[in-house]
Amino acid sequence: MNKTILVTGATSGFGRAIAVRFAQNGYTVCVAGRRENRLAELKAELEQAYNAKVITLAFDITDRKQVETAINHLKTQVDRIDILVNNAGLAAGLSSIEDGDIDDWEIMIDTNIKGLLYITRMVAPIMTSQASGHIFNIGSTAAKTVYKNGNVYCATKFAVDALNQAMRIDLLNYGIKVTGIHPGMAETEFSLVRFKGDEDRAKNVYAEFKPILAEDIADITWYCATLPAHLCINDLTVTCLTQATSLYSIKEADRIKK
Ligand code: NDP
Ligand code: 8X3
Repeated sequence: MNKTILVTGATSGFGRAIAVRFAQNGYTVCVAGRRENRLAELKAELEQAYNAKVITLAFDITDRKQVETAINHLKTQVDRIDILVNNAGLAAGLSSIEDGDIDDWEIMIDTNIKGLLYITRMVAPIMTSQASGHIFNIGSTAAKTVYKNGNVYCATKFAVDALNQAMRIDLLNYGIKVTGIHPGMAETEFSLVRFKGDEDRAKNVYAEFKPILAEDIADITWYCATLPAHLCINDLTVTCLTQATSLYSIKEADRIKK
């Protein structure tokens, strides 16, 4: 049976790499994001390289009506959704609480929490009607430990962690798997977005160690998705070798080697 995956935030980073990984393995891939040109490029690439079936959905996840329209449209194109990857998200700014930009706070809350909920509310009924499915929620090490100036971003990811746990309980009767993946520092467009296009500042975040790559998260997602039917990884935290938690990391040069 042909399987279908819906990946939010597929125009870049983890989401794009996950879409590639599942397309390589025969899935129908539904890719979402706001940047239509990136979605069209990805579709052309996956069709050409893997003869994959790709459906593009260009919408803003913070807009409830757009989410409803997009998923209702998707329902006319696919018979089922086997996997949902709630990945779209961002950090905006890095400021102490008394200096925070309230517009940044709103964007993070609207995207990372409310957007994830809008999508889930549309897709979960499809999965319950199938009595099967697998939802991945991309959290962060910031969902586990708060770091200085991370305040609202960390709060949104703590919420993702709570929702991940809640979804697993609520959907347990339907045999729907729910997996939280919590990556540490990974080199994607994340820091470029956080620092509002400041390329030097973004690059500098990953300058002195080997970070997680988007493809690593795609591999982990594939691993979790291909476990035997009776198994579910509920919660998985992954960092690069030089990071222990949100608070503790070292430079590659300081790692003891023999
Ligand atoms: P990227 O910036 O590379 O990708 C973010 C994706 O989210 C883009 O495809 C973007 O698409 C999409 N997105 C953002 N806002 C919206 C919106 N309003 N509507 C629709 N799509 C949106 O970052 P990552 O791949 O690193 O981030 C993916 C997830 O992983 C995020 O939830 C992030 O918090 C989390 N994460 C990242 C880590 C890291 O260090 N990189 C570590 C831990 C977690 P578009 O702009 O086209 O809409
Ligand atoms: C992204 C990782 O450490 O920048 O969630 O918050 S971090």
